Order: sequence, then structure tokens, then C-alpha cells
Amino acid sequence: MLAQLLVAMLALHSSQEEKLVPSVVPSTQGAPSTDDAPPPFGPVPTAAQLAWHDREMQMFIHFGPNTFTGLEWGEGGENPKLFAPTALDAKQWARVAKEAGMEAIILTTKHHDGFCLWPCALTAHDVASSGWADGTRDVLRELSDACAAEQLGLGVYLSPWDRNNPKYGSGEAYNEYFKAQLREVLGGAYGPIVEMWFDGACGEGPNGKRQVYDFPSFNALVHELQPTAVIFSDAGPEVRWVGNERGIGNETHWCQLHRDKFFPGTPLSAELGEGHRDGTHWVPAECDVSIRPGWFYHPDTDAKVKSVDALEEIWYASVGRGCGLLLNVPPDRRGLIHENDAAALRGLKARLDATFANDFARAASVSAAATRASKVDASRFAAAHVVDGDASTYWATEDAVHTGALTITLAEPATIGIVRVDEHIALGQRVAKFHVDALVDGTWKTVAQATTIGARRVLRFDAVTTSSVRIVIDESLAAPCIASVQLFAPRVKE
Ligand code: FUL
Repeated sequence: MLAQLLVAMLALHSSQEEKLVPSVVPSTQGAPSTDDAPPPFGPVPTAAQLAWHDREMQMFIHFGPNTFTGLEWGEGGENPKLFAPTALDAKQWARVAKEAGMEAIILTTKHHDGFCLWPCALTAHDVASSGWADGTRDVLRELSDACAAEQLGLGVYLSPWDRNNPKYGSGEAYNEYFKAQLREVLGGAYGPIVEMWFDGACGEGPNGKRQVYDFPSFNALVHELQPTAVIFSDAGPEVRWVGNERGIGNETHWCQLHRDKFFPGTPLSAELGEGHRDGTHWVPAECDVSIRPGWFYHPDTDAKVKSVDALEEIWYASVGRGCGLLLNVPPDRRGLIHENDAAALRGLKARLDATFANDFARAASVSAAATRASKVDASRFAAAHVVDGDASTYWATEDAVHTGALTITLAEPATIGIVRVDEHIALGQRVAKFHVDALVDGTWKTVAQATTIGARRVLRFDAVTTSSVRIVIDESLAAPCIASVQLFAPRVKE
């Protein structure tokens, strides 16, 4: 991973990408020359974006006055005393997230009702005025500590739409208020933040006026305060919305996007899901979805928690298509993740662990139709790198070769039904079309086909018993760079 980060940092150094990594490039003295590596293709991810790709699945937490009123969009005039969880335990949230295999938790520190889950010096509409522990506790503090203890990343959602604050709709004064809130949350008091989540909603405030948000200055402030955080919004700048709230990524998912065509609150467009093969910026899609029918907890949805089957389908349609999954798990009125939600997450984890426990391709022998030459090390771009378990090494072709095939010969025949392929995205996303063949009774049979790969592509297909599998790159925008190929047994339904 370290090497992958280094390549991304070096590539970034010479590109026009926004600098989200420290400007000091680590010394490469003593390291082999990278001269004969494929040149980066198109926009490439920053170190912060590569870390986001690695997080695969994150937990979203919607919590606040709505949890107690039954609303999804609080009106802003709610009495803060309504916020009165009886047994809030952020350590339990973090434990559930960790046990589910999530890598970070993103909390609604302020939703559209304007209520702050941290004691905000700028408003009385916050936990300090609430009915919870006489206003002495701080949800964000407790979650930050709990995430640190579980080694989870922490992300924040701070809604620009504020139905409580009288400055909302006034222009500059509200934008300054909002930035002052960003400083409180991101200024360091709560430690490092991995993701800033900006919602594009822009409704009316308490005066019936709408606000013109100053996103360029919000983004600049986030980058200044938390240089290793990624910013999510409908339009990035670092992570984009997938365009639906069902957790479903697009079959074709380009991380590159003509970012300047979009803005937070941008009209819904299929392009958000698909991206653009000739896009100008690296802005991968994040798929948000709630484990319950609403974003907030409502007691009448206890029996409507998504099943393990449904969650598994969402995982394949999001993580499996190279997107990130942001799965919302709203704490209940006790301030705990409900038993039903926790059980569904445990079920998902058990199923994914069982499915991906045994990779038949690991340490299999691999050959390629053509491989890029290297003066540094003859095996530098060898096909064997796709099964070496090292995400920083990869197989590549010469620059002029935009197709290719990897043949994986297993030590003994195996019954397979799932393939996972990862591109070496530090050098950009390249593959536009590929298919998978298995050798059955002496004949190659196509078992799966798809378009893009990106960070990862996981495909399920009808089970075949075989000892040879071929990954055929039919179309690539530049020399394909494949980091990993994994083969698994089909999932046996319990
Ligand atoms: C939306 C909001 O309006 C919803 O309440 C929720 O927070 C969702 C994740 O984003 O735009």
C-alpha cells in the first residue's frame, strides 16, 4: 500500500490536481527508478482518495431531534430538550461498525434542523441545551474517542441547510456562521477527520429565505483544516454522489468525471453514476443507503431492517462495482444501535467473510499474452503480480498495447462462481471492457463479462469446475495495469 501511495503522490506532484497531500514528496533515494512504469493515464487519485477507496464500506449515522420526533426533516423550531437519549453509548456504535467490517463512521453533526450534536459556541440549538445529561455531554467527542479506540476513521456531515439559524438566507453572514461551525468541528478538537460529507439540500430557512452557499470557500476551509480528508458532495471535489439513495453503483463506473459540469445540489443525472471515460478529475462515486426505510430511527421500522440478502446485494452493487458503500445505521431513542440492525450487520459480515475466505487464484501460476518490459527488474510488471497478495504490484503491458489476457492455472481443479479484479488505480482508471473465460472440458467458455474495473470489480456467475481461468481485457484506454485477480467458490445459500 505504501508504494501505491508513493506513486500517487509522485504522480500528483506533476499533475494539475489539487494538492491534498503534503507538498513534501518523500525521498526516493535508493529506491529503483520508476522510469519505465506506465505513465499515469488521465486524472489519478490523491493519497486521501486512495485511502477512501481502501475503506470500501463505511457507516453513516443519522441521529438528532428527528430520532425523537419521528420526522425525517426537522423544522428547526424543535425544543432542544426533546433530544434525550436514555443510554447513549458511542462505543457500542463503534463496536458494531468494527464487527461489521466498516472502516469509518460519518455522523450527522448537524442535520437540516440546525441542531448540533456537539456543544456549539455559536448557537443554543445544541446538545448543551438538550435534555441529555443536563447538557454536559458531547456526541461528537464520544464518537471521536470511540472511533479512535476501535481504529475507525471519523467523518462528519454538517448540513449547510439550517432551518433554525436566523442568519440562514442572509448571504455572507450565514456563510461565515457555517464556516465558524466547520472550524469548531474540523479545527482539531475532534482529531483527524477522514471525510467531510456535504449535502446539497438548499431549502428555506426560518425566515422563508434560501441561502446561496459559498462552496468554494467551504471546501478551501476543509482542505486547510483537514488536509487528508476527502470532501463528498453531489459533485465532489474528491468523492461524488452516485445519484440514488439505494446504495446501487452503476454497471459502468468511471472514477474520472468532468467535475466542472456539476455542483452541490446539481440536477440528478445518470452521468453521476457512470462518470466520464475522458473525465478531467478523479471523483469516484459513493453509494449511500439506509438499513431502514428512513435515514433516522423510527420505532415502527424495527421490523423493516434490511435483510442480510438485501445488504449482500447492495454490497455487490456498490463495493463490487468499485464504488464506496456508506451504509446508514441510525441509533434508536436509547442512543444505541438497535439489536435488529446489529444482527443484520453481523449476518452480512459472516456472509462476506465466508464468501471471500479462500482465494483459489492465490499463488496459482499466471501467464500473460504480453507483458511490459522493464530495465529495472525483469519481473517488475509480471503477470504473477496479480496473485501475489500485494496491492502495490501489478501486471502491465507496453504503452501501445491496450488489450491483453491473463491465464491463471490452478494447482488443482476448483469450482468457482465469483471473480474479483482490481486495477492499479494509482496510475488512473483504464479498463473499459473485459470478460472472464474458464476452461471446461478443453474449451474456453465465457462465464462473465463487464465494462469497467477501477478499484475493484466483483462478478458472480454460474458455477464452473475448472483448472484454468482467463481474464481477457477487450478494451482499455491505455496499457492495462492489473493489481489483483481473485477467484472464489460460489456462495452456498444457507
Ligand atoms: C439528503 C438529506 O436531505 C437526507 O435527510 C439525508 O441526510 C440524506 C443522506 O441526504 O439529501
